[in-house]
Amino acid sequence: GQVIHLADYRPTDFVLERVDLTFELDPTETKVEARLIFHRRPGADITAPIVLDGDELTLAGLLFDQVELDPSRYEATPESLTVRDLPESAPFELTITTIINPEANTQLMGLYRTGGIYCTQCEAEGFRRITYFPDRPDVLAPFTVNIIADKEANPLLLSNGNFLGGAGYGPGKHFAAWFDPHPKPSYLFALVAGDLGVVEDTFTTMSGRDVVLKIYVEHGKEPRAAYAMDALKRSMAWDEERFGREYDLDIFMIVAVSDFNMGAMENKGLNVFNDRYILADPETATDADYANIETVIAHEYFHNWTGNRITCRDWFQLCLKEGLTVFRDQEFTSDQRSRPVKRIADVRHLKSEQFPEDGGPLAHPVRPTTYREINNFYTRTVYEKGSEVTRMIATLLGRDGFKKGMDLYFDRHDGQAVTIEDFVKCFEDTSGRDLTQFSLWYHQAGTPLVTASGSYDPAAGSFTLSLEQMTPATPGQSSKEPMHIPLSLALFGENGGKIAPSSVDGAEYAGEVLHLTGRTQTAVFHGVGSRPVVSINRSFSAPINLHFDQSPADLAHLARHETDHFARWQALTDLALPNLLKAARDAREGKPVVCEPTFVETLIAAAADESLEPAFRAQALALPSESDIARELGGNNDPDAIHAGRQAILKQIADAGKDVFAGLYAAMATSGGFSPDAKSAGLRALRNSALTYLSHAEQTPARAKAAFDAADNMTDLSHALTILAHRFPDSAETGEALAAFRDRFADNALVIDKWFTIQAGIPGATALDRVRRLMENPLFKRTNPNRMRALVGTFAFANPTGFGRADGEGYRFLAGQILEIDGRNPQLAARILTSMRSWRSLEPTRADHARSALIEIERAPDLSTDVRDIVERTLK
Ligand code: BAL
Ligand code: ZN
Repeated sequence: GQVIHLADYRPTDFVLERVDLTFELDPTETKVEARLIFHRRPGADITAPIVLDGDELTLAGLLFDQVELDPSRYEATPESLTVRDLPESAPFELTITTIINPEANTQLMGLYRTGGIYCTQCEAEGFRRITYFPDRPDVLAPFTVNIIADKEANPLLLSNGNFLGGAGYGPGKHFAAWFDPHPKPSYLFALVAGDLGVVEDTFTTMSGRDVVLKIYVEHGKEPRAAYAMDALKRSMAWDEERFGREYDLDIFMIVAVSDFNMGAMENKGLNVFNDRYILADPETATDADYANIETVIAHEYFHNWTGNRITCRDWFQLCLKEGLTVFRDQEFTSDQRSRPVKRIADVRHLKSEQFPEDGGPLAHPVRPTTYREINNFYTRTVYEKGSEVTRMIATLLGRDGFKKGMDLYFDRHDGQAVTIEDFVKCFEDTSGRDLTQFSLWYHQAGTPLVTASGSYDPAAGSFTLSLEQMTPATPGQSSKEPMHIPLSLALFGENGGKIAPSSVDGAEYAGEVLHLTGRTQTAVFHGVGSRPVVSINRSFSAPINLHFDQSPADLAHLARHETDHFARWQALTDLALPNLLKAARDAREGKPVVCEPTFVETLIAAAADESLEPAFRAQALALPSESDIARELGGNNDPDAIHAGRQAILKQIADAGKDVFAGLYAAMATSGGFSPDAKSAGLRALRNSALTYLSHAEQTPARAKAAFDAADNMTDLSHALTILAHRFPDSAETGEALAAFRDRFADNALVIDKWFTIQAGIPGATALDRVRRLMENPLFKRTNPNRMRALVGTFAFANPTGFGRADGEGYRFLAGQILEIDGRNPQLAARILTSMRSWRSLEPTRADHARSALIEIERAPDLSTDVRDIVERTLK
């Protein structure tokens, strides 16, 4: 594939007025007839032909205004259909027939088969695998869809919009017709046909319209869709309350499928979901699964306005819908659950997934300017950093200011395909603030580093804060401009109370937000009566790295007194990190690992503090991960030393806090029946972290095995199994528990994914042999993306010592897997390959092995564009 540039954007020469599709479904020979009505755009070149996109298509028929077109007027290849000599301004109709093979479609893009049903995935460029079409997001039209299929095998015939009607259609067949009145781009098209069970409900919108809600799942799994339905209704109500957004069709449908490349897809009125984000019950789903279902349901639903009603002009604008919609789903969860705990979880995720992307060879701006394969830009940067940028706009403008800008955005751009500039302009117009410098967040890749230092002048009663910002070079961007960084900031006195300065010089400081705009900046806070302890970047107001040398005593002070609980967690993490970094260095040199006492005492005090919510305490106890430590170390990393150092620290905390952990383990038991609500989940989370530490203190599998045997829900069961497998892999207890788990859940693929995930994460050099053996297990299915992600994905992304074993076998194994997967499903292969993004920060021997494995991939014949793009950028 060639490189696509944002600068080359221009509108199409032809306007699409209407789309009328007829599908005659057949597993291997589906006939698609597309009737497309176009007219030439006023002002466009009157000699221009129309060029439609295709991908692996064969043209089986072409009519122009209902008459067969002379072959001299068109040219068809698998990738395009070009038609010449078209009317100057009058509308004309092309009727295009293609024959496609859903059964052979292993890429899971376009129309394919999964679990005996027909289903589609069109974002970003899958529609062109169905028919020739102007397959780009700025071509919007109303769609009519007629589906004809065998009636017995496919009682359900679904597409976007409202149901028009259906009837018998010859012997053994029937048809259904759907009309979507809202003009939409092709990437939002969906079709599902087959035989599925359904859960049904209704929602009455704010203007009093009744909407039918249906969630389709495999027969027999209906009870496991109840939580998803509940989450959907809460999402619909929340979008009305918080953003004034009402649903706009008579029916909203979700279909759960088992073979799916993404998490889910927001097709208009007919979402298609990876079944792991629908199906849940206490026996089979963890609290994390419930939380993920709630998030993904909300996310896809919220796309109805941010993505569907207002869509992207081109794929460079992907963050316009994704960053904004992630922000919206994060806000939903914050309102439904605990705001600080949600913020902690999101920042952890951002730092462990997006920061390495932003600091490595795959770094790119939130709004990129070039791409070779758009599938590779569904990244943590576009999604999660995109959300952070939206959140900063909300921080800059305040809750009401942000709401005004969003209202204008919905008002001004409804029905359009727009750009990031259009979005930002709405906030400039409503607030009067110039967001030019702020917009660099969309255009400059890399995580800014802010260095801070403070000094207190008791005589003057003033506190001086010096700030400096630097954004590292990233691929294609060697020098960076200073950004507009909103830093939520507060000063705390010795008694723990907040100090409100009488005035501030040198920086805008309003509503506790300090605006850092210069490369260097000095802010002076006046009227500060005693030495303050400063809290910077509270709530993680900006996605930056902060270097601020605070003493353990000051951090402990913040951990106790900050009113922002995210900042308390940050202070605890800042106390932990130097210990973990030093432990990794000491372990590497064979020195004893010793923890600094203030850290251990503060952490245990937080764990025992009953004024703090249990979910917060569990987050505090979950130390930075091995990959977090590797990122902070920066380079020349030895995964074994990082692992050993971290384990030693855990042991010291466990020994020091044994009584506290035993007390928590006893006290946090939930009583009565299982409830997936956030409060009960918090109790389970804290109890399970206590169990983790107790197992470190006791150094035997006994307690975890007892917990495994006693568990009455999947959260406790899988946590106990993880402790057994990761800490005591060779024990009899672990062998027994793994076998019991497999036998109990052998017929539930989503639960067996947990069994694969837990085992793929077992640290140490033997992990690879275990993963190889598991791939031969009859419960493993190579063609299913969830299975592949659970086993190979977990091994590569989340097992630094196993994947990064010193002889390089882990990297070579991955290379082989990538090539094998690429032949079938390039999107999945490319995604799993991004696990190599931090290879340059390994110590030299491992880095050499990693490079060789990447070169092996690069040299393979017939690489997909997806994998070629990732491997070449990773090696550059
Ligand atoms: N649009 C792809 C799936 C999602 O982000 O919702
Ligand atoms: Zn999305």
